[in-house]
Amino acid sequence: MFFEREKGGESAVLVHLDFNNDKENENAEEFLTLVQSANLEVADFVKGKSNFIHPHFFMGTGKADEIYNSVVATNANVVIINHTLSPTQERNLEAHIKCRVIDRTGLILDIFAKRAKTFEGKLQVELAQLQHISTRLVRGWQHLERQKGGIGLRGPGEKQLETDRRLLRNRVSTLKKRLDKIKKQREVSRNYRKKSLIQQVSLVGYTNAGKSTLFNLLTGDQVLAEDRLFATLDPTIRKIDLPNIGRLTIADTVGFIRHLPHALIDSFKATLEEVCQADLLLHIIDYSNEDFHSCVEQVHLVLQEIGADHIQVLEVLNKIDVKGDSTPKIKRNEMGVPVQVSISATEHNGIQLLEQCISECLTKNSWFGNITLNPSQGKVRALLHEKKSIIKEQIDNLGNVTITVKMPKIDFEILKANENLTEDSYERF
Ligand SMILES: Nc1nc2c(ncn2[C@@H]2O[C@H](COP(=O)(O)OP(=O)(O)OP(=O)(O)O)[C@@H](O)[C@H]2O)c(=O)[nH]1
Ligand SMILES: [Mg+2]
Repeated sequence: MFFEREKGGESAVLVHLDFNNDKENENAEEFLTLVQSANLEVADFVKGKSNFIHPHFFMGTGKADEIYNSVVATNANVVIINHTLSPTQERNLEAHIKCRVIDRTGLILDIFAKRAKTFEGKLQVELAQLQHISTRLVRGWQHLERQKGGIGLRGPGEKQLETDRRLLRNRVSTLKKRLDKIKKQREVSRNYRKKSLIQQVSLVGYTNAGKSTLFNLLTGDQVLAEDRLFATLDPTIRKIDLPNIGRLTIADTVGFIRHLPHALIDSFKATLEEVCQADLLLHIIDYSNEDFHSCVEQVHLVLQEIGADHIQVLEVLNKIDVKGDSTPKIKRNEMGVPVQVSISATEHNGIQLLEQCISECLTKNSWFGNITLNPSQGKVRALLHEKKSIIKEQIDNLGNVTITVKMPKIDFEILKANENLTEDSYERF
């Protein structure tokens, strides 16, 4: 099964095929942005059309020959295909073209490997890479290890591999254990946030939609926002205060992409749990992108896959400055709840409207009433203060305090359960 792989490098012949069905189709422009994000040099761009996937090379022999000729003419050392190939197709094509072949999944994994900054992020990418490599285990890795840098070879992986599947399995299981440990620590802080009744808003959306730009604007933070795909890999969480609603946490997360490799979704599941645990998702959409409808669909698919499709969503149409009509607007459903708001994050346009929408969405099911606490329940009172849910307080001469609160219904239910509030201690207006 082993065979020598071609070495690869940074001078790339790109290959994109148009399919006449949406399931297979990829976007050629997005492909170029991905290639730029991987810092590759484009030697040539071979395009074509295909009605079906050819089992041997993924494409017809004519197209494979065309790529071979292009590689010879340009002296390129890697061929990047904008589609997901089976390990066999990748191997057949590589043998035919006599040049290293990387498919779309390999390309995305490479970008992730470059971007990963935190310990957890690096472990997650390594796990995804190893799972991808395990189906493509080849003797070539031995000499590739010595040759640093080229696309598809970067990042962790090769050094530990030594073509030995057993070593690979051991490494995968170590990584999984380490990630599990981090996941547990994350759960502890998440439970703490739940107990302190702080609601969470998570920013989700297609890569490059403007999530981090908006996150910085809402939090005053400085996370990296740039015109690159997958600028953000690790989730960042900050607390903010909003008028009418008080304190909440907001999370910036990794961007999604069409046909996001499964290995990546799997290994990023822990990170993506931040998304699943949110009370509200802000789905940031790049409104200036002609193809934004299909990006929206892709985001829905990933949300479904990670089990976050039950969470309330507010769509944020970003980058309206690029469009002719740049007046921010709110769209509501028949119940009057905001479902969409248009803004420009870089122009700081519509941010107040967005904050108003977040408040409305989070309070739509609010609990408004009195809670009476005895002197030993100071902790509950402190929680309500922290949450900024208190409208007024009255203390009687026995030290009992009656607090008028307004808070999301769900938070009241959590408070009631966590603090064992008895039925005669509260009254809803
Ligand atoms: N014209 C315009 N550009 C914007 C706007 N918001 C963000 N951008 C630009 O879009 C690019 C991507 O922004 P990011 O905030 O990094 O996008 P992201 O969604 O966090 O991207 P990933 O982390 O890669 O998923 C940057 O170059 C931003 O300056 C906007 O309202 N208008
Ligand atoms: Mg980002």
